[in-house]
Amino acid sequence: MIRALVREVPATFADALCASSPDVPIDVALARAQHAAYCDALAACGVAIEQLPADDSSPDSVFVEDTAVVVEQRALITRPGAPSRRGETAAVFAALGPHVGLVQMDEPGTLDGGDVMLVGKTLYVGRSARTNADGIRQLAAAFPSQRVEVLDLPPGVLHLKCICSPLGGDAVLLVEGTVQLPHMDVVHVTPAEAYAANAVAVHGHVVMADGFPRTHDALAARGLVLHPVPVSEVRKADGSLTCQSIVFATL
Ligand code: CIR
Repeated sequence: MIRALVREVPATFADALCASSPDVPIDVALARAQHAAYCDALAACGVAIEQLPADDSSPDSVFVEDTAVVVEQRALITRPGAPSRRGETAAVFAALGPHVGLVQMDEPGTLDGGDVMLVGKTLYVGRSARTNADGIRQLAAAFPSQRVEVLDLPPGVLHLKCICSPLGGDAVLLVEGTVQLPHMDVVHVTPAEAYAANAVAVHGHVVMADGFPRTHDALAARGLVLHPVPVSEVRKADGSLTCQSIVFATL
């Protein structure tokens, strides 16, 4: 069974971290409606949803992806790079415990799950402002049967998965002119649609941001079933699609 752990949008979401303040502030009610649409789209992909209650003390807590990396039957509970986000992990630890074995990251390591992309037996990890060398070392130690490949991110990119995301098998979405992913089946995303390079793919279905026609058509041409959803409010907080869930398989 494929499961997705998600978390409700907190009342404090308008205070979420962002590289530059949005022109129009976050509308929390709209963010909640969009998050519900996102969860409905995941459910339409055949995913079983488990929703954690909101944590108003952590404005970024809807972005659960950053708090854990799950590979097969093991989860690494991260130490997020932003100090304000470290309180988010306790509830995720408790929620994943019944499903997978848990490994907890220690200081001085930091790592955000948004910097980790699993393709086949390789964990690609972005060295970023959020993910440091000790975090990468602890990632490799937690998953000894995976190959770990470190990628340097272009300037200004928050997380690796802002520029690429897995589509299943060896296929990936990738913004042209960013990082090199040799030997992969790359679906190129034009820089004008860079935001669309982050999508959640599950068994031939893809939950993607609406409003990106070239990327939509490139994915549709592959026979993928697309679920475009509105994401204006999470985008104001530098979030996108994968960051709103932890998708993992259970036996
Ligand atoms: C942050 O800056 O941490 C949040 N406002 C956005 C996190 C997005 N996470 C992700 O893409 N994995």
